[in-house]
Amino acid sequence: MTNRREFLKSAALLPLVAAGNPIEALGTAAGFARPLVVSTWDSGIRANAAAWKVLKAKGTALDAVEAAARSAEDEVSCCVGLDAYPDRDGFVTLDASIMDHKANCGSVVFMRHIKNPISVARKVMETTKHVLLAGDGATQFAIENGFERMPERLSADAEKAWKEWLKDSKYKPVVNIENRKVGSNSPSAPTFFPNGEPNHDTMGTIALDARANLSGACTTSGMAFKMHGRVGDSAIIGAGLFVDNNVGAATSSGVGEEVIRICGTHLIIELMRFGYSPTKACMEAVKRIVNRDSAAAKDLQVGFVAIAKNGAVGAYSVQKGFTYSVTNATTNETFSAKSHFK
Ligand code: SD4
Repeated sequence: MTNRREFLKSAALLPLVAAGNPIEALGTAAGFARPLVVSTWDSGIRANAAAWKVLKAKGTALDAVEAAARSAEDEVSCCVGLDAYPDRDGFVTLDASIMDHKANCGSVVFMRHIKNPISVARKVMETTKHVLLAGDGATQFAIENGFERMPERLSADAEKAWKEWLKDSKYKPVVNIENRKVGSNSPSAPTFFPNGEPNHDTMGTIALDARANLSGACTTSGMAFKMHGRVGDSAIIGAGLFVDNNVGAATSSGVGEEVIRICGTHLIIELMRFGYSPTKACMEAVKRIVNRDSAAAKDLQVGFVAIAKNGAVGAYSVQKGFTYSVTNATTNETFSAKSHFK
């Protein structure tokens, strides 16, 4: 993993912006060459690989981010999708959203039984007049559209973790749980990951394609052991995901309630519209979270990542430990975001 203070000064900086392009007015005249894909966390490098296949073949950013999210949903251990950790009552409920370069968007929340919620979100976007379907209605819509209804069950890892959690049943989100190695020797590492895999319970992906169009996708099982019915930020457009093709794209991971309260990704895009670089915009969003309740912020993690229209990439988080993965023709690397608390 690479620690970089000034991501923009690092590898593969290419001037992408024609004179007169409004991005120049944003003060970010150089960025990573497109096409380009960025995902949350170390595990984002695997999601990026799926997206990169699409982008490399001159596919659209929309297809790329869907492929990234699907690949995360398909992974079998402790992650997003149906193998993820359940809510406190033992049900896996999934949230996902997708947004394209024309501000089309679709989401599903509190959905059960369906393996690839991101593709259901895309169906909502492309075939209905709605943006967001919830719960049984979302599952019903998926089945009507040919998605297979999977049986209610927990993966072996999830079942073990849930049973362990039930012993004292305290809801306490673990900071950076997404990057804990399963079986880690760290005393603070949860004991319920038996096999050593990096965990993740949200995959946010944003991409810029060869035609300079932006799209984003975000898929999650939500916070482990949440209340039944709880919905986080990931599928709320403007909270966990936002795209404006004139400006940029942003996504988030961490405690969703904090992101919803500040309309995090919408805030980031608006700040970028008025001249902030992606990193500064993400930093300002983090500041809003910390300033609201700095005592509470000491114990929670939120990380944001953003791409500007010209391929500039930035990220910022409340706590250290938030990472993001960047892939283009010359880069395939995971970076550590700067954080408010060092
Ligand atoms: C949520 N933001 O449901 C998600 C959780 C998350 O890594 O990002 N976990 O609040």
